Amino acid sequence: MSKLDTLTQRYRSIVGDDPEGIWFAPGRVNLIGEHTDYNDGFVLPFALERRAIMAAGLRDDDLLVLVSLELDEVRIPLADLAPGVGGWAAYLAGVVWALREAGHDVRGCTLVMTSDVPLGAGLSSSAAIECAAVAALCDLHGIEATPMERAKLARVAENAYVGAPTGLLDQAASTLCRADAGLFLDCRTLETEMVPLPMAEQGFEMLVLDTKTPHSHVDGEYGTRRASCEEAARILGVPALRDVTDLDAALARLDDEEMRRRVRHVVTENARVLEALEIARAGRLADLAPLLDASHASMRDDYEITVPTVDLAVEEARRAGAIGARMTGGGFGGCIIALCPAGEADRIGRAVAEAFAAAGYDAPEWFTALPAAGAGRLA
Ligand code: GAF
Repeated sequence: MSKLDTLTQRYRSIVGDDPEGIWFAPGRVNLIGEHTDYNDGFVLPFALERRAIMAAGLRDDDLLVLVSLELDEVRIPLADLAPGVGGWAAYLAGVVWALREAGHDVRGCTLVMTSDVPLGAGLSSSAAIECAAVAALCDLHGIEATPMERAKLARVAENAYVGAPTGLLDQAASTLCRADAGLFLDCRTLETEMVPLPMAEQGFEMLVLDTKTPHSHVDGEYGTRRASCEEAARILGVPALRDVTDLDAALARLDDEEMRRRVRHVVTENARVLEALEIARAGRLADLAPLLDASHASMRDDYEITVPTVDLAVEEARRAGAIGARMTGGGFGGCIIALCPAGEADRIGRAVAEAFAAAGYDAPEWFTALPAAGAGRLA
């Protein structure tokens, strides 16, 4: 039975009728621009073919029936929606809450979902389910919202309901991306540009390798990085680190060595995203490789968000023939991306797996990623 049939059947078994529609939203990799989003900076992600799919319909009662084929079923009366309640269902409940907080009369509904975005791997599994829920609920209630407004609503769910102090990167990628392209986003002005990423045409493929070291954005490390950036911006007298134009002068004004490293990462990473944008515009994808490497070094040495499994995966991918590689996502585990010569990604994944086995680490998993479409309606 196809996944869509299983989803529809589960919906029918709960509601006794067909869903009103089926919506989807993808996970993402971030090509470059890590921890720049909440510093009003620049990011360049692309969406994955891995996605959350959601069968949905309105109910006659005031109940949210939230079902994950992989996890379990949760029922929440609308009146009980309250930020701070955890678990996977909080991401969906949070979307309903965010829409209601924004003044939309969202009613009881049944949302049945499945997702093949690996959980806790830095590929935006949570944004995928949030953005699928926003797409479904907007359509079901006739709410007019632009893709950017939808991304922002999903972010409200993540920040204010789930309690993860993240930026807009993941929700914007899941909602706004298009097939075969990367999404350049200026997180201050919210200007976007789709940049072609013709990897196959230029003889490349992108390996995404999950180190299986899980991470979370609700825990302290993400928040302390963010707080450190905000404190640095305050000391430097700028609205956000995006506004630092003279890095050396800024570093000279900061006493704390750790804070200097955090600032250096953000400022140099923003510059790398702008350079990557120019490279992608010019269609010279091979030239991205040194930027990926430099980004990884900056995350490892200055922002200190990598872990030994991630560093080993990046080193080994390069040693085995990737032309550039970096950790992708929030860090402290999760995935790496590696730009590989076409046809080589699987071999390079196996080489990393061998190095992991030799180091006594759990076996990684990997796949080859092509830029895919952002959220939409399937049926
Ligand atoms: C996570 C967050 F959700 C994003 O907002 C972003 O900060 C990213 O980490 C790091 O670039 O995915």
